[in-house]
Amino acid sequence: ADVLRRLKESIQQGTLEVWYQPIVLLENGGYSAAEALVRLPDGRGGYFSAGQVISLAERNGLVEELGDYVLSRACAFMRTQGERLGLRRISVNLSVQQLLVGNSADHLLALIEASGADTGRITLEITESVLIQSLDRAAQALDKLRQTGIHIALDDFGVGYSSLNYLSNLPVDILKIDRSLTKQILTSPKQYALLRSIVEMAAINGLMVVAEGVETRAEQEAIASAGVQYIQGYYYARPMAEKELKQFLAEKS
Ligand code: G
Ligand code: G
Ligand code: MN
Ligand code: NA
Repeated sequence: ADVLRRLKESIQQGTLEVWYQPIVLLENGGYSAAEALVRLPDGRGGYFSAGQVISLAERNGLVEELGDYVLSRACAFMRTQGERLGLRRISVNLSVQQLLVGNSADHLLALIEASGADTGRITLEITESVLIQSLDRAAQALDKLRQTGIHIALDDFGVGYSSLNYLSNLPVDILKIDRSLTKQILTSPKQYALLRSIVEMAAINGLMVVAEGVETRAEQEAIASAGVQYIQGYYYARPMAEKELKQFLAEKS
């Protein structure tokens, strides 16, 4: 109850934070994008886990409010500072409900437009479960969003339902390899081969690939040798507050 009260208050008061984790383009080592991640202050100098906050919001009908907040913040950041700092795109997570409500695409596009950000600089991350549950409805909204230049990323890829076969029909632009697969490629030849196959199928279908959860140089090298183009992970950078991100990107460029 306490966390829920804090969440509601922080949305109303604008104190809910949005942090960013840089994403590296291996080809030139540049920080071309960043993923927005919500951070709810716990009032004692720390933060509640984002996973906990999201599931709480989902159980209490706050997902759309929370999602709108994060998207608006991230777009405003992109417009006012991200572009100048060399970010090509900002990536924002969408909950299932945000995509499956009526008029979801129009609603999201209106928010982005109100922020003044260019749709060509936004990536929206969805999970596979959305597509599995209701591909038709999701696809309608996703097509509309993609027509404006927004990129759609399939988050947590490589676990669960993933089938390489259906990649050709999906309304997405980017695959984000889940950390649980990244973790195994150094020790499991089978998982490394799976990653290679994903990269190959992605290339055939014109999709970009981002590997998440890269923490060591050895993992970074294996990921690169598998042909993955983008990396997101502690090896390069952790999620950080706006102010820190500005400093981080200014130092790197
Ligand atoms: O750092 P991390 O602990 O931020 O995130 C935990 C989980 O919460 C991840 O699965 C991430 O996708 C999710 N998450 C973080 N921020 C958001 C958000 O703004 N919206 C949604 N829907 N999920 C988020
Ligand atoms: O589910 P999604 O992929 O949206 O969320 C990304 C989650 O992964 C966030 O909680 C983020 O903080 C976390 N994360 C990002 N990079 C790393 C990493 O290198 N190691 C670990 N353990 N977590 C990471
Ligand atoms: Mn994500
Ligand atoms: Na993931």
